[in-house]
Amino acid sequence: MKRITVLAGGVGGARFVRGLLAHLAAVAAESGPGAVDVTVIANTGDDMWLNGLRVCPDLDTIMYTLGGGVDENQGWGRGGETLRASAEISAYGRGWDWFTLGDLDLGTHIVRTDMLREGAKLTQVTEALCRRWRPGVRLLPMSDGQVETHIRLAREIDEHQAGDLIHFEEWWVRYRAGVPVTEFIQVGLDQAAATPEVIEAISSADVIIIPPSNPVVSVGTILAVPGVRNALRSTAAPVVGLSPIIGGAAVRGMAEQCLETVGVDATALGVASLYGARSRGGVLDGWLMDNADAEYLPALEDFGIRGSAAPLWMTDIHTTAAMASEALAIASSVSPHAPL
Ligand code: FO1
Repeated sequence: MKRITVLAGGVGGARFVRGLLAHLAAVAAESGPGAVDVTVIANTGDDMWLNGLRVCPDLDTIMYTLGGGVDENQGWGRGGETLRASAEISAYGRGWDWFTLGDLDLGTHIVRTDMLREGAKLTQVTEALCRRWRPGVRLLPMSDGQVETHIRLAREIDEHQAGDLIHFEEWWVRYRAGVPVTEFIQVGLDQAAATPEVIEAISSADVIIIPPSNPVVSVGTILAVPGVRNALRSTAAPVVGLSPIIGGAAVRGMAEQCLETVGVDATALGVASLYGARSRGGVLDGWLMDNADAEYLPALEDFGIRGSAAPLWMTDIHTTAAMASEALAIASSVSPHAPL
């Protein structure tokens, strides 16, 4: 049994994994069922308590996308959604009226909160929700402890003062990351730890892939969880990442603003240097960039990272499947023992 472990954020991560599964299915169809297990370790730094419910945006985006329930246009939330309950909540002036909790989506948050209140860990809750959605992967929260990404505002806006900390989702959704921030803080990080399931999924993998999710607030948050970096540095599996930046622009979301805040060049090379080469204290063995960034290949080799270039726009599932195939090819070239 070959095992692939993916460290993913929300929309970009979910779409990449969907392409990876399509690629693996095509390989199995051709050369017979060489069973490959995929485990996805999801960022939970976007999670929040809202109206008394625990909302886990990246876990749910991956679960709905791979389970066939996602709103394809938005990339998050449920397809065919209605907003009756959230209209009632807003009528009472409660919650975040700029953050849509649809009626169907609320079902997930209610069941999750119900199980958490009974004492279940987020890992078990996620496993239970996936028994319904059957995403075709094992979906793991990066930690069972609450780790929430908050941002410190560089200036006052609305009811907030300069220097205030607000939840990442308020910055991301209410302000579209349009307000400058001075730092990201993962609240609760020092009490959190990677779950045993996460450590096992990293240490027993044949290949580890870091998809083009947000390198600071999604992948960066997972890497910051105590235990994760060490597990990545010591696993026998090759670690291959895909650049979320193409030609100096983020493929999706606001990765540039995030990289600027942490002082990293918003380039394919900048992100590779942020993750670092495993041979020099980082986590990467290989790095896949778009053809537009092929100029960085020599610099990557100097970093000690095996580079490759291929089309990285996830325009459809075939392009994404080809990206996954390229990433696996780099993994095989880095460590021949893990041919997939
Ligand atoms: N994103 C938005 O842009 N607007 C929303 O109102 C919104 C609501 C929402 C509710 C549940 C959920 O799981 C995700 C939701 N998202 C919304 C997406 C979310 O901000 C992003 O998916 C992640 O946080 C970034 O990957």
